[in-house]
Formats: sequence, structure tokens, C-alpha cells
Amino acid sequence: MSFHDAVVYQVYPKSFRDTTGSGTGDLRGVVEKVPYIASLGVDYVWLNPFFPSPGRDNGYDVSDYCAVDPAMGTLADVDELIAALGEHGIGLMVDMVLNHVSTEHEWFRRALAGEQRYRDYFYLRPARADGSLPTNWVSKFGGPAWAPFGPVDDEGRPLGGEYYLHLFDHGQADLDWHNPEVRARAAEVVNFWRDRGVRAFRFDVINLIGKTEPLADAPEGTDDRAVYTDGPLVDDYLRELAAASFGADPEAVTVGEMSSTSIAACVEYTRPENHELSMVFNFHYLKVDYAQGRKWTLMEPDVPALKRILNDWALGLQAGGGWNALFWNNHDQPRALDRFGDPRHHRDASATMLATAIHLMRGTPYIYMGEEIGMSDPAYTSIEDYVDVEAHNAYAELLASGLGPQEAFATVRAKARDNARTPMQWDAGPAAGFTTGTPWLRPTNHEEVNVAAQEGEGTILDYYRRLVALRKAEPVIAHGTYEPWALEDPDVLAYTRTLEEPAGTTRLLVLTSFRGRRTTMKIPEELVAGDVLIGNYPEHRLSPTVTLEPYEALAVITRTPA
Ligand code: TEU
Repeated sequence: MSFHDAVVYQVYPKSFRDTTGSGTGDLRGVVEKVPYIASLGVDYVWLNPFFPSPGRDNGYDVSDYCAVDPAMGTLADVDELIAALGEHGIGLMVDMVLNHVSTEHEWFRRALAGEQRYRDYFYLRPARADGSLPTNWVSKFGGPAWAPFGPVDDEGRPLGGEYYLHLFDHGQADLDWHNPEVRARAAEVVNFWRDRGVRAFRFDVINLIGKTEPLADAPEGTDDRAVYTDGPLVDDYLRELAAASFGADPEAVTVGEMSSTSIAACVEYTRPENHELSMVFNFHYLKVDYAQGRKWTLMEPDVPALKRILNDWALGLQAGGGWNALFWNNHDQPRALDRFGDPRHHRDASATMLATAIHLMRGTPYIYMGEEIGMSDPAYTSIEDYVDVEAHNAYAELLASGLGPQEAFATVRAKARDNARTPMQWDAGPAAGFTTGTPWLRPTNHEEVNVAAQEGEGTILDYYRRLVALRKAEPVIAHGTYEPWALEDPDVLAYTRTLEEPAGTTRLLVLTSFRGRRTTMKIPEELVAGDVLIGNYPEHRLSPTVTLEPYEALAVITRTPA
């Protein structure tokens, strides 16, 4: 089976199932839930990092790539999970965080001890003559992207006169991929997991590994991401990594998380003839509720822009022969149901509309744990309810910018990554069946939204299972071309998929209304003649003028013999 036919289920292990009563999830919890995961019909499970980590960034600050955090379990648990998933034909996708490493990793410690070999693993730079930091770059978690390397004086300046680069938290030191030994160590890490039977990998912010030397300031007033993102060396480094690890494996499936990237770059990363990656995540359409492009603001999502971006990316990757990962949710995003749907008044319709829009598009769909049962953001009431370093840094910066506590909190509540990290809601019982202990984050609304309540027909869970099954049953979904349709309608994302085969032509028309109210659309006769393949309202009468109910999704399939 090609990854074009696949569907991936993302599990944030810290919040999926706790089997020890610690209040945080573990690998044995994932093993316990393999039958549920298999019931979805998915082909891979992407597991967020489970490696030893100080936990400053919830595991994305890795202190040992080839071991398991004791709070998560053991290597034997990973082996058991791979075997348990394998019994259902499901592969484990392991998260490789190779742009940076924890400052508690041996490599960083040995650099601090003065070993030149390891000092060369990192971006160490002296302050400039005027005492300013080596570049004007800022961390994605706020503050400067440079921290003192080693002990500091009373003014906080490094006694050794050097700073190290960290594009994320100061506990995450960027690795210098210009160093061939760093590239070789990265391949060793991937091969360690391949040797344990892992065939699929997600590469964290992998388009940041090609930082152009010499590191230079971003021009005043511009976004520094343009200086170090999608550098010309990324393609070379990806090809080298592939050749030294997964490249020759026909079973390998890889996805690159591409921070602030471009269509052209992602076509190069995923064109099969380039031998780099299978597919990419891009985030541009998930920034349509960022006022002036800034995440920590409050803004109603610009749905017409979302529609245009989704369409541009679908056409761009298709034209270039690239391949997209399709998703609304992950562990870094507030839940899409809150951003683009209406969990209060139209939970089922808006959840299944969003699912339809993504699952029938050209690309490989990802389901983030809980979206398949309609989970939504928690209604936390205090900044203390949040754990994420990014949220707390943002709250402090918002207050420092002069925002009042209420507006600053409201902004965090809307945008915090913890919104997606609340415990998976298995049942209506204590702690949602996630733990017998005190959950590290409070569940949201498990009394009404939980897996047990979703079992049965006509539920969101049932609809997701049907969508996943359709990708296997109808080749036009995984292999058809994508054509935009009704671009003039700002809030209805509509497109066709077309598959020409010797036996004839299959055409799929997909209509997904982002409107919370009834709307009508004109449908060409030739498309109306088809059959309803799936829809999220019980009855649908097709006619040249279709009335769509609030958040209605409808897919009509037409088969024309050769
Ligand atoms: O995320 C990369 C990234 O850019 C995210 O931080 C995202 O831009 C931000 O959260 C949006 O507000 C990856 C991981 O998915 C994330 O969990 C890590 O924190 C980050 O890299 C550093 O490893």
C-alpha cells in the first residue's frame, strides 16, 4: 500500500492513557488501546516523543534519542507496541527531533566541558564587538534566540564570552548540521529505530537544519524566519540522511514538519525523484486567525483565506508532483472544532464537515487523538491551568506589552497548545478513564464527549471510520486529481477529484460549508447525476440548486464507463 492510500493517527502519549496512576500517559497505555486505534482503520500511529527529556518542551527537548523516558516506559514497551500495532497492519511513526537537542544531552554537556569535537555540534558564537548578541534572531517561544554558553557573571553575560543558538526554548540547543558528524549522528539515531522495526518517521522542524553560514541578522523590521528557514542546504541534508538511513527502504514513510515554509520548497522536499521525504506538514492555512500574522492575538478566522490557501497548496503540490499531509489538528494547535466549527451549537455537523474537507482532499490525512470523537478546547479559567512553556512566555509578553490580565488570559485560552493536550476522553468516569491518578491537565467535557458514548451509528466516531474506509474503497480519493470548484463562494470549500482509468472516469464532488447557517449552491447537471458517497446530514436530495444545512458536508460520486 502506498502512503497515498494511508491514514495516520497521532497519539500524544502524555495524554492518551496512563496505566500507572502517575497522571501522565505512558507507552503501555498506548498498547492497551491498540484495539481502539485499529478500529479506526488507520495505517500508522505517529507517536510524539517518548525519549528521555527534562520536559521543558514536553519531550521535544531530547536528552537521549535512543532510549525511553522512564515515565513513558521502556524499550521493551516500544517493541511490544510495534508488535501489537503490527498485528493489525499498523506501523509506528516515530518523531525525530533532530534540529535541536536538550542542553542536558551528553553532546551539550561535553561541549560545555570544553571538548572541541562536541563544541562543533552547536552554533557557538561570541557577542559582537558592541556586546550585542551574535544575531538579532528571536526564539519562537519568545525572547532572544541566543543564550549564554556556560557560567555567567553578575550581569548574566557568559564568562567564556560565547552564546549558543536556540530557536525554541533555551533548553533546546540547535545542532549545527553543517558539521558532517552531526549529520552522521542523525542518521545513526534514525537507524537505531529502524533496527527496532520502525518504518515511518516524522521530522520535527526539519526545514530549519540548513541555516546559511555565516549566520546573519534579519534585515531590520523583517521576519527573521526568512533568514534561517528552507535554506538551500536542507535538500542536500535530507538526501544525505535518506541515503544513510530510510532511503533504500520501499516501506519507509516520512513526513517533514515544515515551519513557515513555501509551496516551492515543499514540492522539492516531496517530489519522489528527489529522494527526500514522502510528504510535508505546512501551517499557512492554520494561521488565518493570526492578526497581522501574529499568533498571540484574538481574531475571528478568515475562512475565505483558509479556503484560498488550502486550494493553492493542493494545486501547487499537485502541479509539482509533491505530496501534502492533510490535517486540522495536532499537539501544537488549538482544536479546529473551536477555531473553524461550532462545538456548542453544531458539534457533530461542524466536526464531520471539517473531517470531510480534509479526508477527501489530495494528500495523506492525519487524525489527531480526540478529534474523531469531537473533543474541543478546555474552558480553563486561570493561566495556572496551563503548563506549556510557550503559553506562559506568551502570557508574560502580553502583560509586558500592556495588555490587561483578562485580555492576555483570553488570548492564551484561545491559542494555547495545551488546548489539544488535555487527556483523551475514554468514558464519562473519573478523569475520563485516562488515569486513576490526578491528570496532569484537567479533562474538558468527558461527561458528554467520550469514546464510549461515541460507539454506535451516526456519531462523529462512526463518520470518521466511514471516511477512513472510503479512502481504501474509492481509489479516486487517494489517486485522483484535485480541481477547485466554486472558488467564488467564500465559505464553502468545494472541489472535485477525478480519476481516469481504462474502465472509465470517476468524479467526486465535495461540498463542505463552513457556514453556521443554511446556504444554497448551484450544481452542474453532470455532477448532480451522481450518488451521495457520504454526507453529514441524514437525507440529501440532489438538485441543480443544492441547499446546504449549517456546516453540511456532502460528497457525490459519478462513475462514467469508458
Ligand atoms: O513545532 C514547531 C513549531 O514551530 C511549533 O512550535 C509551532 O510553530 C508553534 O507551536 C505554533 O504556536 C515542533 C513541535 O511540534 C513542537 O511541539 C515543539 O515545541 C517544537 O517543534 C520544538 O521542537
